[in-house]
Amino acid sequence: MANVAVVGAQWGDEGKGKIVDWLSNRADMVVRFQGGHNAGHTLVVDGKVYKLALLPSGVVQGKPSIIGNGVVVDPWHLVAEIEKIEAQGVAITPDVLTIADNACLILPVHPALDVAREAAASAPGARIGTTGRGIGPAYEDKVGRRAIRVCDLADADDLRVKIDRLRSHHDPLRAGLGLEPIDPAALLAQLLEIAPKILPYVKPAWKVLDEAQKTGKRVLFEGAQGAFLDVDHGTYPYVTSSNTVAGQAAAGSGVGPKGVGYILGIVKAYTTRVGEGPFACELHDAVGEHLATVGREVGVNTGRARRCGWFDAVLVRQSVAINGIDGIALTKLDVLDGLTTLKICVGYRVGNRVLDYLPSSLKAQAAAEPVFEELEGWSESTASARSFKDLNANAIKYVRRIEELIGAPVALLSTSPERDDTILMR
Ligand code: 2SA
Ligand code: MG
Repeated sequence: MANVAVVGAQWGDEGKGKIVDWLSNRADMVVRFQGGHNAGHTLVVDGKVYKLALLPSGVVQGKPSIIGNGVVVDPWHLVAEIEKIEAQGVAITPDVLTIADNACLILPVHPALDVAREAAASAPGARIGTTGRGIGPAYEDKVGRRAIRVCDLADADDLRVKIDRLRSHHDPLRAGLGLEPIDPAALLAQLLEIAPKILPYVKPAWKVLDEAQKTGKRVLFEGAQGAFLDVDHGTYPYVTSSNTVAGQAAAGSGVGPKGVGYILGIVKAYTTRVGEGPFACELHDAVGEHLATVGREVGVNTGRARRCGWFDAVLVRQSVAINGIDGIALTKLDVLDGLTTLKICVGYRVGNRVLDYLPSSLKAQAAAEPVFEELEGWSESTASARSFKDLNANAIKYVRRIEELIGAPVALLSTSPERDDTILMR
């Protein structure tokens, strides 16, 4: 195996954590390249459950892991997460974890703004349904060139100047939302207090990666969220504020595009999404209920219920194209066990046209009616199958039809949350 990037091919929560964990066994280094602690990756190792939000999944196995420059880092959350995982018996030393010195910080002002805006969004369609972690406002400050970065934690004078710059932007916004102005002395004190807990991990991450590439190390790039939450390619504005597609693995960690390697899309055998926004295949019936309950479709960190629906092949085919997916890992097939009939969306009816792609306009996305193809379900259990031929004929047909429709092969099939219940297809 050369390098591999793992990306969510739908709206996130495809089961990336487990696949990343499975692959990190075979990798020498694991890198996060976008998002922040809005991610929620669950790893089950020997029956023990680890819930990560910001730390790369490699840390659980003691693999060198990098929080790349494309990530927005909440240092207080990070320290708490390190302490939580260490309490489960995993050591997270500076030999294991590197934090990119040029990553931008999430400050307390960011979740405050995120939550206040969502609460104030009263116009129809104005609420995004964010995780409330401050992700959007932190990326706004990054692109606005006023963010405080990880490297700034080492310099109190620099911090003072940057906090002042932040105040001139944030205080008017805060006033508009009924929030008190920033207290610069308190913010500085908070940053100086957390700095010594972060700085030991801080390095030029691109250099660590460059060295790894030159010495033939195998690098695993761990994506968060999914392609249709991408700020460019997703269901804008109901998206997260980072690029979630595979191209970001390069820019968000500091390797060239050729360094990314094989691109593995993680695809759930049905569709879910959290938060607001268009979702053509959403179900509000007993089948939707089945998917939510059997699939335990609740957010790892925020505990939010996920919306559920049929598999959308139009969406995933588009995802294969915009990510450059070489193969997919199909997850949670067993959740479909016991359903008599299965549906797959193969087109969108918008007005009197049938489209084979997701249109960009929100209006068209909201108007899109799914065109379904029906397949026979199965009553047998596919849970914990350890080889493809253990699956029943209808389950095999379902998997093969998905491959045909999306134009990419199933490389891995995951049949339970356990690491060992993963079938390597080719
Ligand atoms: P944000 O907070 O600005 O990134 O929210 C913007 C949109 O992105 C969606 N989003 C997610 N959707 C699913 N899973 C996410 N991560 C966690 C998980 C969430 C959790 O993997 O379980 O614990 O609930 C995630 N992160 C962001 C969000 O719903 C908005 O639609
Ligand atoms: Mg998740």
